[in-house]
Formats: sequence, structure tokens, C-alpha cells
Amino acid sequence: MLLPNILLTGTPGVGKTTLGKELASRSGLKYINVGDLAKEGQLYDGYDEEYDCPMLDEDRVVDELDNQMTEGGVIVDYHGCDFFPERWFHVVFVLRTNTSELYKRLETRGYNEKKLKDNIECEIFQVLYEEATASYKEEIVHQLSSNNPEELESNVNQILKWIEQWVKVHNS
Ligand code: DAT
Repeated sequence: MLLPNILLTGTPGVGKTTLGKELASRSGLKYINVGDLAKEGQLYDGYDEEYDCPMLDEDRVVDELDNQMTEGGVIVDYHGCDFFPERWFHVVFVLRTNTSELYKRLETRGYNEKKLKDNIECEIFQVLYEEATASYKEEIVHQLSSNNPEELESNVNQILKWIEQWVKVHNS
């Protein structure tokens, strides 16, 4: 059976992981968190002193995932999307959160002032939305509001319906 690949992107803290795991458990699709994958495989290329974190080796991440993506049925979660092959994804969801709510979520993660400020600016200037529309066909890129549990539930239900429809169309 043909299954779609879904990209969940957006500023850190908008709820990609929460949505991705819930979707995976309710759809049977596989969830992949690119940050975790890089950590497990040490898919890094240098260190970013300014942000105090390792830098992703994007080519190795793509190599690592390519077979699974070609097979289909994968939900990918990452706060970036311009280095993934365009052919991988059938739909792209950019999660969006109000700045006051996002600030609260990131504060509880213990981010320092600079990291907090940069991430909030990233959300205000819709950096990830613009990256997504620059990297994929506009008609497959959708924004989803992710401020509260009701919106989470509604996003899960909407995407489950989208998956069901996609599967029907591509397997008939
Ligand atoms: P991300 O993977 O985008 O970094 P996350 O899924 O780890 O984000 O969520 C960050 C925090 O916010 C976490 O404590 C769960 C919470 N959260 C996620 N989606 C939410 C929503 N729709 N409403 C309220 N809280 C949410």
C-alpha cells in the first residue's frame, strides 16, 4: 500500500513532537525526530559556538533517511526543511504558536536569554513558514495554529482525514 510522507516543521516549541507522536500512534505511520536521529547517529558537522550546540550534517541525515522516505509512510519532525529533497514530502505542515505562549514553553526548557529571543523572533518573522514555501510547492504547505490542547486535537483529526484521503486516492 502506498503511504504519504508528512513534514512537520516550525520554530522549536510549537508542538511538532507532540503532534507527530500522536499522529503516528493514531495513523500507524512512522514518526522520525531528526534532532534525535542526529544525536543517536552523531550526524554532526562541527559545533556552533554562538548557539552552543552541534551543527547538523545535513547530507548524512538525508543519506540516512532516503530509503525509508522512498518507501513512504513517514512523519518527519524538524525545525528546518530546506535541505530535505523536495520529492520526499507529499504535504508540509508549519505549526504556529502565539509568542506569549511560545515564550512560556521555551522558558520551561531552560533556554538562555539569547536562545529565547532568537526563537521568538524566528516565530514572529515566520522564518520557518517562509523556508517551507521557498522549498516546496506552495499548494502542499499549510500552516496550523498550535496554541492549546483543543487545537492539537483538531490538527490531529484534520491530518488523519488528509492521510485517509491520500491513501484512498493513491491506492485505488
Ligand atoms: P517542538 O517539538 O515543536 O519543539 P513540543 O512538541 O516538544 O514542541 O512541545 C513543546 C511543549 O509545548 C511541550 O511541553 C508540549 C507543549 N505543547 C505542544 N503542543 C501544544 C498545544 N497544542 N497546546 C498546549 N501545549 C502544547
